[in-house]
Amino acid sequence: MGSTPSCFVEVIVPVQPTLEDKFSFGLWTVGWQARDPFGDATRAPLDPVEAVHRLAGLGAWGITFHDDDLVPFGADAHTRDGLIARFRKALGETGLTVPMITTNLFTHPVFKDGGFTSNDRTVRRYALRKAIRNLDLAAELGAETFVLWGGREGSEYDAAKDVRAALDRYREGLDLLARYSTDQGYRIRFAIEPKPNEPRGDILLPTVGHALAFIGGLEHSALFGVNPEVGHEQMSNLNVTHGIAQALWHGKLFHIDLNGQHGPKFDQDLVFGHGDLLSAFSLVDLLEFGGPGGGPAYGGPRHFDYKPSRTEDYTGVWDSGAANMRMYLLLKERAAAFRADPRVQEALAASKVPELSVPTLAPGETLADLLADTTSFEDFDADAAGAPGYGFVRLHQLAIEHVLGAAG
Ligand code: GLT
Ligand code: MN
Ligand code: MN
Repeated sequence: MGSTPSCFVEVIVPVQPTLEDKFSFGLWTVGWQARDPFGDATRAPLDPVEAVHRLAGLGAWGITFHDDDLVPFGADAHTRDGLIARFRKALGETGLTVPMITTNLFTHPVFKDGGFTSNDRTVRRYALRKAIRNLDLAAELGAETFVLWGGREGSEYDAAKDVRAALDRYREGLDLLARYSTDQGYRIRFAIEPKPNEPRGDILLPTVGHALAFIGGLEHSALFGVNPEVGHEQMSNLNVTHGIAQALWHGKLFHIDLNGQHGPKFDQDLVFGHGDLLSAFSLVDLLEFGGPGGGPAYGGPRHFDYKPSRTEDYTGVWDSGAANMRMYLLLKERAAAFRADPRVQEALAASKVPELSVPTLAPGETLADLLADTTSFEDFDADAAGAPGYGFVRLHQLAIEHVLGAAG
């Protein structure tokens, strides 16, 4: 621990993170000691104060944490106050912000059957109190987002969990949290983080789509959005860019966890872009250039939720931390070049991509007009319309050439 980060970042293309990039990291990411179900920790514990200083030194803007990342579970009030005070001092010294806080309802054995959806009612009441105490801390530190990852809200055996009752309790818990927050006058928004499995065999609200549907039934649904994680969608073999696009479409992308994953397997939490690179490219393209007029579609934190691989020492930890930001910036640069390339503009037009934004009915046209329009059906030449190709492969090749830096 405490070794000097290597300087590979400066060796190649000079892309340097700035505060405007809004890069943030979970304390549990760089602080992961690399203990897994089959092996012991390979790294010594990391002092949260050192994490703050190191991340600020790398150019990050924010740091996030679970209550128990900062204050060990069960610590007394005096210890808690002291740990929070020295962490705040480090924030003050570095200017690092705390844009998001989250609650650990998954590590202690009391949560082995979940927090808000445990079959044991006393555990549910305890989970709520723990989350509410953490909400107060979030407000105190000025966090805007409160992430809810229900890693233990699920089951291994179908008969062991009444899923409809569990969803009732989940809703009850989140309604109470939101009620408390609004009663206190907090301006915090909640972001549900979906994950299909691991650590439970099956987790409730397994995908972005499930979470979005669930949010619609909450009492304060306007306060709730999603915190999708790249790898979690890919664990279900889903297209994460599509998931994020739909979350944006609903106005519900409140936060995002960026990392890398090689398809459906255990949650790898690799460096962003170190999994499916092309998916990382399309995601950055969407976030940065998918908004109105080609601007950003998302203005929130670019939060990295990765785990420095178990093979790495602390040099590797800080190298991988820097690599996340560098990957994002390089992909942003590539996406900007892709969007600015006249050949791409022409290929997009040939593929009729912009035409999808034109409403199917003309301005003022009614459904009756459509039904009366013989050119739309009776006289429509489906064979002729079905003959030409869309040129999507050419468009995709151009995207890849830009990713490879081969597009000139
Ligand atoms: C946990 C999980 C992450 C969540 C974090 C928030 S903790 O490490 O794997 O995906 O974002 O609770
Ligand atoms: Mn993950
Ligand atoms: Mn995550």
